[in-house]
Amino acid sequence: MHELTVEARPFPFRLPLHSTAVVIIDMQRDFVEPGGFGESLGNDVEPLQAVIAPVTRLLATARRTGLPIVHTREAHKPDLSDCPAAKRDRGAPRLRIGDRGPMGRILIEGEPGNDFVAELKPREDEHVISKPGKGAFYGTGLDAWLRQHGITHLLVAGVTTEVCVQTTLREANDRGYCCLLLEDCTGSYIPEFKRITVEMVVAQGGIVGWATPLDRLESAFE
Ligand code: C5J
Repeated sequence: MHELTVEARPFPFRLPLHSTAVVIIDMQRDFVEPGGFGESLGNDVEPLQAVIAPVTRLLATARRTGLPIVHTREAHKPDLSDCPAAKRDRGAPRLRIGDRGPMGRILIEGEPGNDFVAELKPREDEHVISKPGKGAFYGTGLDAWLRQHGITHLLVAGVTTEVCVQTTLREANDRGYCCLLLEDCTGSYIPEFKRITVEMVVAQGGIVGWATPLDRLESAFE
């Protein structure tokens, strides 16, 4: 089996080409654009917009090299039957999940704001997962899909680093997947949270996984 080695922390990541998938988490208008869920929580969306370009590069590498690609989106049913009150009622946001904002109902599947940003729309042959939680494994068929496709290693990108990305990394790690987080392909509204999350992932001998900048992955493919 052909295998690449990617320079990474805390040590090189061995990437088996036939059992690695790319997972792009929640690159949705609701998080990245003004008027969505992220902004309704009081966040400045600009740090998230900065990751669109690197994630677009990652997606191009994945498409060129034929790696399977999974796009996730945080989305609830229009009747909110999959949204626990504990999630919807939390805090005092300007708009709650299900409320109508400038891009349609917040975090509701099928609404304009719930779609992927224009640069990162999935192609027909790419797998899309709608998820009701922060982690991509909770309440979805992701684990079954990855196993059906013989996937053991994940290249992980998306937003936000300390919420849906970190939760997904931990869920994946516990299920036995080796995960490499592409550091510049992930972002947080709170840059210090991003920095410390990356450190948490690689600490203690890679207790959750590996991390590396995108150019190290690209170099491994050259
Ligand atoms: C959040 C996410 N932050 N995609 N979702 O609520 O990280």
